Amino acid sequence: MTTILSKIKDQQIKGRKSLAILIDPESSSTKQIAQLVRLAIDAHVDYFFVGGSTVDYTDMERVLTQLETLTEIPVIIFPGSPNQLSNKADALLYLSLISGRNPELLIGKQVESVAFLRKSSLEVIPTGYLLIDGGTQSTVAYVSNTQPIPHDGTDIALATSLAGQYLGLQLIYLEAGSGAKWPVSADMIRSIKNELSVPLIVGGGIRTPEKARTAVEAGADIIVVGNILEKDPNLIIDLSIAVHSTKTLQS
Ligand code: 1GP
Repeated sequence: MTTILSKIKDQQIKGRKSLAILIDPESSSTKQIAQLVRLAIDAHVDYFFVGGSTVDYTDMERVLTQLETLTEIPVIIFPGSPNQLSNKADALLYLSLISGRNPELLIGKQVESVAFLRKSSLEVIPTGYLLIDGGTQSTVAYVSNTQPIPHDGTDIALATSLAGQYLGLQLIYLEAGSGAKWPVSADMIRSIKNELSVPLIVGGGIRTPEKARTAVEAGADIIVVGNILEKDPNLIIDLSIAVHSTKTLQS
């Protein structure tokens, strides 16, 4: 069976970039999701990420059930807490917030989630999650009670990403926070990509095809876009063209 992680790694080896659409069940109606899915299928979007900082189980189940009936695009849980776990998705980003020093988010919540995971067939993908300052206090920083890495803190972001890889984490996710003023910089992405071997996900504040292109050209393997699509779902088409037509320019 091909797992989602093996697909992500395979795409990385081939230099193919992917677009993930983030759905926050708290702010997405059934009608909005139906429209988003139609556009995503037309635009060949690669993944749906579902989750949010304060989403409850009922909203998660509603959205996952709807996606299950509407699309074959893989659905990956991007959890804000263990109560967002569900067997209706294909995989789980098993996040450890390695940019922070809050033990609950480094290992505590992961232990709590084991009661669910040991009885589940959900694919579990160990993921190092790094919060990077995006120019505004993000919900993730507030809820997680952690400090983001400075926007220009490339050295510490690189050391943190590599530490995550040495610990055995399979993906590294650079997060500027939903609605960030500035996405993660091309310089930071490029420096990390030059030394990292596991796939790199980048999200937060990517609101235009140009910004998506900048991030993939710098080395991101997967771009995550959320917020802007709630206002302008048609942007999916141009975002997808920007991501899928770009290859990493190696320095
Ligand atoms: C996913 O938090 C991001 O990493 C989504 O950010 O809502 O700003 O696209 P936006």
